Amino acid sequence: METPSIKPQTSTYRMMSDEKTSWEHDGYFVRENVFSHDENEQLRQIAEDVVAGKRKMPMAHIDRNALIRDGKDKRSGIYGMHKIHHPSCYLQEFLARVRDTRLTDPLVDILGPNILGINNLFIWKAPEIGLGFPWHQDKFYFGKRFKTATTVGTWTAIDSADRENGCLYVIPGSHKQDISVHDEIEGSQQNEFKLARDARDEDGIAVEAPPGAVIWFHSHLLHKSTDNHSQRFRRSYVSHYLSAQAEWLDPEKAGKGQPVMWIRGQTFPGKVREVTQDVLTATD
Ligand SMILES: O=C(O)CCC(=O)C(=O)O
Repeated sequence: METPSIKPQTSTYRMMSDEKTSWEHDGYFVRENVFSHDENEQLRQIAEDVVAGKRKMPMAHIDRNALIRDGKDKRSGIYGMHKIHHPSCYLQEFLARVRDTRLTDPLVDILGPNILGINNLFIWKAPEIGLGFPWHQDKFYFGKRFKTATTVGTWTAIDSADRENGCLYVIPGSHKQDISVHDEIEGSQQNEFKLARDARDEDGIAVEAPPGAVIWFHSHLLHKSTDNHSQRFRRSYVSHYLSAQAEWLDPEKAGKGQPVMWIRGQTFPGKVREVTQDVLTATD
């Protein structure tokens, strides 16, 4: 696959020295006012259009809240949603967002200039029934696919995220730890996440975030989020990145499974390469 022409990148949004200190010391940093209300509204509206069938995504990438799926609650529409997986692979506006230099400039300081996108999800967390995610380290999952020191997650608040509606919690400094054993648990949203055995609630701190704020976090950082006990939505857009210098753990599985997208810079023969560069057309 050909690498797209490499456009000169601006470096306007690179990490500041206090952010570098937070990254090294705590394993994450937060920036407020990264995206405007209108920019967030655009993504929110498109995600709702997907739920309403006005924009096409494969059904396999659209997940309802586990309580709805399991017949324990009857809410419908966006009130019954959990997430859309990989919207950037099918929707131009989401692709533009994952490549936005306001998200990716700081990544250059961590991952270097050549960057791939390995996962992204728009999460609803509906009023009253939105479910949290148990303590986990993202590398527990990404480490099954890629050989790399770290991937980087970006977590954008679409709505205000606080303790009542299920904000993120992190264990500062846990990015210096190895990857914990992760155990199966009952009642996790979609059974998709396991619980990191080494995480203790008393070590965690809430990272409340106003709309438009972004949290950048290390893939060893222990993090979780809680259920939404409020009457408000807690929507977020999460996007994970990998250096294009990383290698496939199992070269036989190169390019299979979750799609890898080109974000910026070059890709390299023998390393992880993108399987999609532009949006795909959903056929179901
Ligand atoms: O948005 C959330 O509630 C949690 C997301 C998360 O933990 C993740 O994407 O790894």
